[in-house]
Amino acid sequence: MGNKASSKGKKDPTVLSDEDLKTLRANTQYTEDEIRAWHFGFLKDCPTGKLDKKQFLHVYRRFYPEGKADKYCNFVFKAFDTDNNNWIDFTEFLLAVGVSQHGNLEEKLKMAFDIYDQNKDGVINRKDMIKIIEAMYDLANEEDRSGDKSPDRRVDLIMQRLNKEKDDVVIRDEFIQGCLRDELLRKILAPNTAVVSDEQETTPSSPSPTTAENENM
Ligand SMILES: [Ca+2]
Ligand SMILES: [Ca+2]
Repeated sequence: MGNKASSKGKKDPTVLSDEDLKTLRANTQYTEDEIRAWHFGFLKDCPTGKLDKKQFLHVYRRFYPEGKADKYCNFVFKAFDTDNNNWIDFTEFLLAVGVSQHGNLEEKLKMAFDIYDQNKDGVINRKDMIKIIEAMYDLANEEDRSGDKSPDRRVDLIMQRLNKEKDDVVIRDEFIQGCLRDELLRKILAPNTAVVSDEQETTPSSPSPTTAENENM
């Protein structure tokens, strides 16, 4: 209906402001033309400029037709929605896509941490980890969750390798440093970073259809 869309101070989510452009130019590797092209595409999919959870899930499912993406998608959605207003605006969207496309390992691990840290207090605990591991199992269609593969045992292993037997709380830096130095941790905690490192080009490992897909934002 004839909504007058100019509530003062609130920015119109369909508009790419100079400030947005500046933020995106500074924090991604995209050129201005590329940003405008992404913006055009974003508005095509989300004419209101607001990507909500339902649409996000819809998009996400396309990447994981086999697995149950819902839970994991919820986690990713929250990580993208940095201002916590329950929708993803274009800037939030492209910053996250930029990290998936061009980010270095550390940046990707930062994003992985944000996915774990759902309440955004800079800390993840056992419960957070168990939830995400279950969601990742769903995503990968992993049926076997017994023995060493049980989420609980996985978290034991993670905590052990992060040297966190005493307290069960992991802060961002511990997470990132731990994953940087420990490939197994990285594989468990941030599987989408596992194939990224350039050094691996020298060892043509057997092509793995599951890990090769690091398109998952
Ligand atoms: Ca938001
Ligand atoms: Ca937290």
